Amino acid sequence: MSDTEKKATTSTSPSIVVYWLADSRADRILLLLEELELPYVIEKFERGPDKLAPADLKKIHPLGKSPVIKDGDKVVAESGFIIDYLISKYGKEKHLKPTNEEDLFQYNYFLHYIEGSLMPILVMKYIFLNLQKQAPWLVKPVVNGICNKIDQLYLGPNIRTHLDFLEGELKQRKWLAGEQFSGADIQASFALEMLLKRSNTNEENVPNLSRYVAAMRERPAYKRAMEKVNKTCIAE
Ligand SMILES: N[C@@H](CCC(=O)N[C@@H](CS)C(=O)NCC(=O)O)C(=O)O
Repeated sequence: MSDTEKKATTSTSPSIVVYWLADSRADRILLLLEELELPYVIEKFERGPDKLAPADLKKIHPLGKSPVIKDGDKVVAESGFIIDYLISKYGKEKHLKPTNEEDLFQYNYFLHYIEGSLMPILVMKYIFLNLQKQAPWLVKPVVNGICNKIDQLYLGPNIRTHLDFLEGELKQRKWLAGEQFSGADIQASFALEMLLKRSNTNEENVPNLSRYVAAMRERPAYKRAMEKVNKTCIAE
């Protein structure tokens, strides 16, 4: 390779670092980068015994959450924004963002719905499950009683509503934003696997949702992303 060719390769290849936290939404970004076939480096972080991210992540972004990426000298946080940012900057020819009005409408809706409406319920469910696991034995019965009541009155019915909503949406089309796989599906990947895992529902009750998650797991990019973090699927 000549010097000019070397220079061209260096200046056009992005230098992307993904700050990846175990058992987190960061898997979404690996899926995306594999779909986009972009070169990237993963810096892996493990959760502490309290299940929180290590303080070192705050050196990358003040909130200390994952995913966060560095693209050259730009730090980009918020998975929905990272997805749209990377697709808009590097993914034009991969068609991960719809161009027709109706599919683009769904793309934007689902990019926001996943973090704005679905994830808060799933995070609450996760927090209460951990609270029950970690409660000292003396107060365990009280903690369990409170957590079960919250589950019965609030979390359970909300999870059911989201399951029904998503099942209805996926009955109408193959992917969330139309017949073509898009960034909205990448945003949904982590949330929908967690939704199925935490809802105690079985496949027959949500055939379209189950079909959707199975199709996602069959994508070569999904498989390559999971290999990079030694997993077989997101909700392992
Ligand atoms: N809305 C943010 C949420 C980021 C977030 O809360 N990430 C979680 C992992 S799924 C995290 O870093 N948790 C560790 C902690 O809170 O200490 C996004 O979509 O990127």
